[in-house]
Amino acid sequence: MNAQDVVVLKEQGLAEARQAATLAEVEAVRIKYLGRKGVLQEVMDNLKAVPAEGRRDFGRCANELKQELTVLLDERKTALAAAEKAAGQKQFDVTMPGAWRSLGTRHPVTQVIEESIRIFSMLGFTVADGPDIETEYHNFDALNTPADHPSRDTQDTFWLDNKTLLRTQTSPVQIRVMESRKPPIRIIAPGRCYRRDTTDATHSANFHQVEGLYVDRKVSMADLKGDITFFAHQMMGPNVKVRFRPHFFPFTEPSVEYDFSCHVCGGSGCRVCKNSGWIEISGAGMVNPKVFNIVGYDPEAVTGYAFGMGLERIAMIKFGIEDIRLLYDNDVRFLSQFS
Ligand code: 2U9
Repeated sequence: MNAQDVVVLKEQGLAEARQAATLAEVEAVRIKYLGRKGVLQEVMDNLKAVPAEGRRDFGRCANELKQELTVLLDERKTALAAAEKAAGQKQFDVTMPGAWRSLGTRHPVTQVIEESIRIFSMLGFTVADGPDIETEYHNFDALNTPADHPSRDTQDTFWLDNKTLLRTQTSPVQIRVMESRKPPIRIIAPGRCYRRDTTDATHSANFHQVEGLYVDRKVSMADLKGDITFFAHQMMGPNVKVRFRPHFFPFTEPSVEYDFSCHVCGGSGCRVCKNSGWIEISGAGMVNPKVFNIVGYDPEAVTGYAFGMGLERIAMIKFGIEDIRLLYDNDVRFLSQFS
């Protein structure tokens, strides 16, 4: 065996290492060439028999065989290990159910607000907004609420100081709109209201209203009745009937309360309407001329109607919710039912 033979063995080994297609084959090449009884060992055993003048060359070639083959085998091992790992990761079960991301749902009160905005916008109303923290003037005085009216009492109103309070209704929004704009006015004011109510199944200290105001020449009670009836049909269904009963509010004259026929039994009487066939919804009326005088409108030139409704109440009726507190517990098991 001479140096040339060793170079041939090295090239053979490198070729086999390049062809090794699995980690096991790489290992087999390593054992064959670099193992204890391998080719390299055989070469070294031959060293003594090599003539002295060729021994240096022979040793160098043997060393190159070891070095180059070791480096190549290491490279192959690393590359094959990475490839086998990547292949393993791609093996997935295509029959597994996908990971669905669950969608949230809109809060029932939000749904009723959005539905109310949709319905009244068909009648030409736009949305008006105002502060939750109000002045006594905008919340009570300008609405013709007498100075000794019980609703001003600390038992009914959250007072912040002598002159400011948390609004008890959204009516001050309409006062502010009339202060800043001339008629005609056609707005709805949805928003939060606050009253010192003790919480129970039908009362919450924090609730929502939509109020509406329509001011123009010759707005009449017939407009009010027609528009409320349109709202009832859109919100509760086309077969719902509406009835108006005389009532009193300081800010409207004349005033009414209105009821919808029970959407559950259709008016024949059931548990939901307590056998009356009717469900009390809210109040409304023709804007009191005194309110027009306060904001500087001429009550001889314009008339207007106004209405107010509690949105939790409408949501409870529409969705059959029996306790108002469910609307504020933020329990997803409850809220996800109204998608
Ligand atoms: C202006 C003039 C008049 C708003 C009105 C009602 C009747 C009414 C209640 C419904 C249930 C309050 O949430 S509730 O407790 N509201 O019955 N609201 S008329 O009248 C106005 C508003 C603004 C300038």
